[in-house]
Amino acid sequence: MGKLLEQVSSPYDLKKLPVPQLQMLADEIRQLILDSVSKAGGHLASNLGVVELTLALHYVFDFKKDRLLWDVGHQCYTHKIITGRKDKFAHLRRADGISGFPSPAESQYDQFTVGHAGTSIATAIGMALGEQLQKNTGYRIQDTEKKPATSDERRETNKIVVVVGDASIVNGVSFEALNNLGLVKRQLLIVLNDNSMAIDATVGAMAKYFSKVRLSQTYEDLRKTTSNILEHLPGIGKSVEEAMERIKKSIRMVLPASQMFESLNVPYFGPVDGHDIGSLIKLFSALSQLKHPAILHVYTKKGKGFVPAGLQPGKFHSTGPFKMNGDQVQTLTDKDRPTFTDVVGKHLIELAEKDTRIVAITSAMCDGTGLPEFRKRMPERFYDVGIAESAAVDIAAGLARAGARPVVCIYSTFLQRSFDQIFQEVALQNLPVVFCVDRAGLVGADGPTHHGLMDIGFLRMLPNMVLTAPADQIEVRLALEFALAQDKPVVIRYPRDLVPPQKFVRAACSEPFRLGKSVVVRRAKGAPIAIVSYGSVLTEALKAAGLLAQEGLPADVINARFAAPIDQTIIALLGQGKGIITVEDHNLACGFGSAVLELAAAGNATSRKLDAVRLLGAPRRFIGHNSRKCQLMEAGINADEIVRTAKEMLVENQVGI
Ligand SMILES: Cc1ncc(C[n+]2csc(CCOP(=O)(O)OP(=O)(O)O)c2C)c(N)n1
Repeated sequence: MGKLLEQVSSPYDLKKLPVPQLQMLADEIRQLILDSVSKAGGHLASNLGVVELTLALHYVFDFKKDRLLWDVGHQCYTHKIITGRKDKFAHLRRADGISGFPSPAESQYDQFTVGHAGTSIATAIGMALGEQLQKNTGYRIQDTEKKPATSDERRETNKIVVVVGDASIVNGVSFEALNNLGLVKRQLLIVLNDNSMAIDATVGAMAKYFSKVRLSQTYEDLRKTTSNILEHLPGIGKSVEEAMERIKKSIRMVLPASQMFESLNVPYFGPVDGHDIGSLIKLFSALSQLKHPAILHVYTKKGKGFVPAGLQPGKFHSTGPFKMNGDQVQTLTDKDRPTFTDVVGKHLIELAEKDTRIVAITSAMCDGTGLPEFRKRMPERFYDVGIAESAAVDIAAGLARAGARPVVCIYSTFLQRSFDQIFQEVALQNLPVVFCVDRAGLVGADGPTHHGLMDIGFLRMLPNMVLTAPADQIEVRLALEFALAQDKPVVIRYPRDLVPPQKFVRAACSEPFRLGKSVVVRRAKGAPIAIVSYGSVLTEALKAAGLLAQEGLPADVINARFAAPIDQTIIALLGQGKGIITVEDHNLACGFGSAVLELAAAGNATSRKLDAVRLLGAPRRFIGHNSRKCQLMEAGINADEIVRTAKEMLVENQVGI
């Protein structure tokens, strides 16, 4: 650890350093981030870009009482390092270490556990309104038993600062919030961190607008803007508001950048250099005194200070562990098999080459959803709509209505944003939109904001929706072929994982998909139990059946393939006196197993027969960051738990022949 960083364990230590030393501290922090992320993986490029910005914010504000909200939250590493989590930083994203996102459970410096884009401005508005109310009413509104606020509390207003990226500020939720910023009659500073990147280059009209502004600015202009603002800083006793009004006027004369925000009635300042700590400190000091919301537009460089990340910010947005040799990087993944994502991307291209109606849509996750090659080969049939999951689904609905075959590739956790669009514009119209739901299930180090544990639940209740999940590489192709041949919406869910090794691939899984039909992959004579798996957990079901067989306990293994509609032959097993263990990489509540139970209960199964159904899946609590393997173990979604459950059922004599 660098010499200066050793002295800094809190923002109070930081404030003791003279400003000229802060750049050296920034360099030491960059090194720590680089060391840690190269070992554990994480969001590298965005974090390297905001080191100076974060130090300047903490130098000026006191976030023990002021509030700092990070949009998405993936860029909070420097903030964590200087707010008491420096020593735990080596264990970033590990079970025994700290989360890669803000977490109030870890520190009072964090306001919300976040990981999804676009939320910061709206939550900041809520906090501002809450504090406004508190001040006006004289009561601490958070207390159930109202206690009068002390005079100190009434006098003092905590400052609120939001840091939001240029890709996240154009998210619908951000815009809805900006539209309501007028509700706030007090200080609220929005720092627009513009690095002209989402994960890839930003897309859309706003990105073009920002880029036009950027291109019209030389570095000298940025310096002029900064000094223009700084020159007008009021002396002691002079009105900050007045000075700011003059600054705004002089900037407005030379800069078009303010137009958009000013037309929304949000005072705009900038753009300024987001790596110039000294100037940022002065700017934040001045802006902190405003009595109304304002935006400061800063330019930063994603991946700053690490050449490979600077050259390929998309690749290093979120990276696995890697080894560094000077500026050369070697990725440390022992990837002897493709991921489900890779296979989806590959087959989608093959199918799109044969059927020109197929189009692919992603919301700022081209790389993550395996679409870069599709984009390269068929750019006219590829749409990246930015961080706009709701719009992505509606664009798909429109495309389907116009005769195309849209395939929407979205992570399960972000698809939650699109529920209403899936309901009304897709399911209610019964339109043939295919949803490739990536990262469905437990996701590992990104933790609870990113698990995809709810998609079966919120999708299977929608009429017309077909829900399917491939178990292996061959089934990915079959599921895609099946989905694209339907005249209705179809969901294909798959995890953040490698496809299963060859030894788990079964002949039954090469049969074409038939609507609502499961396949039997292992039949054991006289088996009292059937393990019914949904999706990639088939491998665990097969492992469990193997272990049980070694102990002389035969079990069938059925690959359900569909969670809606469910194969009736699965329910019929109960009538044959068999016990069923359902397995899924999803929440137990409202998942595949629940669907089996509902169907069994709706039929003429007796309650005794319902007792013969056991569900394995994630419990109804949030599962923290860890490796995916450990999370599956924690949730009891693995072969050992299947074996334990099977034995329990046999011992309890609930099943048997
Ligand atoms: C709703 C939602 N969709 C997608 C993502 C995935 N995602 C994480 S960071 C990111 C890019 C954010 O870009 P920007 O806000 O400009 O911040 P930067 O990384 O450039 O600092 C995306 C698309 C997300 N976190 N939330």
